[in-house]
Amino acid sequence: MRKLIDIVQSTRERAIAVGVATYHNPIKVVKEHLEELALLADTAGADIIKNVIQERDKFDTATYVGKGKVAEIKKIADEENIQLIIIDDDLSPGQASNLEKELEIKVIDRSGLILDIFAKRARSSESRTQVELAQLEYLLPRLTRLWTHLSKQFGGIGTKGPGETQIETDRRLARERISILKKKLVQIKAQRSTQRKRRADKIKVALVGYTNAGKSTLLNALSNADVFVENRLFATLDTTTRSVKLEPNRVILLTDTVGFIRKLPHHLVASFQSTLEEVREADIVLHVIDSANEQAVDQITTVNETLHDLEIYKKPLIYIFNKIDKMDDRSLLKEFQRTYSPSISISASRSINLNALQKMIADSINSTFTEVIIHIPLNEQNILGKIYSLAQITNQKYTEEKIILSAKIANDQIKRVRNLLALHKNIILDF
Ligand SMILES: Nc1nc2c(ncn2[C@@H]2O[C@H](COP(=O)(O)OP(=O)(O)OP(=O)(O)O)[C@@H](O)[C@H]2O)c(=O)[nH]1
Ligand SMILES: [Mg+2]
Repeated sequence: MRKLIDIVQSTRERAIAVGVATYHNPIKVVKEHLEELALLADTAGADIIKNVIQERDKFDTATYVGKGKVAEIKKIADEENIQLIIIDDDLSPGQASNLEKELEIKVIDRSGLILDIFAKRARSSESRTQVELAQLEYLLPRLTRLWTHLSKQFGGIGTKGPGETQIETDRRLARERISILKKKLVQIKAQRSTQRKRRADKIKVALVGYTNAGKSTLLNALSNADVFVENRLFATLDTTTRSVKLEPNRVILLTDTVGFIRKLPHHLVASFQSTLEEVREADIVLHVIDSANEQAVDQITTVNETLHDLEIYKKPLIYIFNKIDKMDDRSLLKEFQRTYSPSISISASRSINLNALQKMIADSINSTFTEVIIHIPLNEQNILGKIYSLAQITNQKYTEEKIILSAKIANDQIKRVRNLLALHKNIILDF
């Protein structure tokens, strides 16, 4: 019996969520953030038993909340049999160890929690490598004499730290491992770029959005993919690309990838570069939104800011208001459509308005690119470099007397291509 209780207890942990409300971060906002923290905790395998919010001018530099609040949290933790304290902000390494010393239980901050979820959910060698790198980078400044085992920090919610191996806590070892992982990621990046070159002949469209918005559901609905879908945060960490037929003669490649979240740890963003490269390389971006979520507008802002940080802001983007079947107040949609354009409302799970969405993507491609065939006599092939700099070449064929290029040209470049080719009478441009 005792053993059974131990097992049950070790699978889910009882936790207290702690936030600080300041002038810039009022209590209403902190409450909403704690709701999201509870979802994150749930995904990681912990139940929030109680929320504790302190209103202060600013965070306490030593212990995040004030001394009195620390005592109050300790009292609740003892009474409620709590195993874990989750802080809604990022703690400095000093704050984390001070709090843990005073509370005598595990303390994990928001970044630590998200990293913990990523570590649990990473499946492919690529995402595992990226997560392990992010964890080690996060951990490195926290490796002091107090942190004698890596696993202690990532004892967070059940995990054993980066990788299953018994990783020593020694900084030197961590640094060595970091450099190995970075090299591995360089290789992965090279492989990906080769794969991408092979797929260069199709228009690439990427799904982005807040976690749980319905990106994978939409990919599944538009293609015959079978991507894992779940009503939890960060169901997807890897990229999946599938062909989607928009119109009889128009097939695109649609890519689903990792979702974003408020305060995404910067170590994660940095180490997920090879995954996010798929978005950077896309011709068109689809921003999927959970319209039924009360935080929809904040979530849109977070995603747009993250895209901006990733320097993805010059691409054509369509806002897709998903989950309209779940909305209580459909009048909100009108407001969304006024603010965010171009946009469309759909339900990915109920297949509502998907034909209209496909048409919209096709129209966006047609208004963004023109596909052309260029015939170049072999004795004029020194022009190739210039054409490559103006157009995206999707295919190149040689015959005995000429080179036949298939190319995608951004519409704002067409005039320049025409001007260039006008100087070469024997080169033929076919639309
Ligand atoms: N009611 C309703 N639920 C939906 C719709 N689309 C997706 N869902 C549900 O929303 C949840 C999240 O869907 P996913 O497709 O996993 O979301 P995601 O954006 O891929 O999420 P992450 O991979 O975690 O970033 C699942 O429970 C889906 O069944 C929709 O149109 N209507
Ligand atoms: Mg997903």
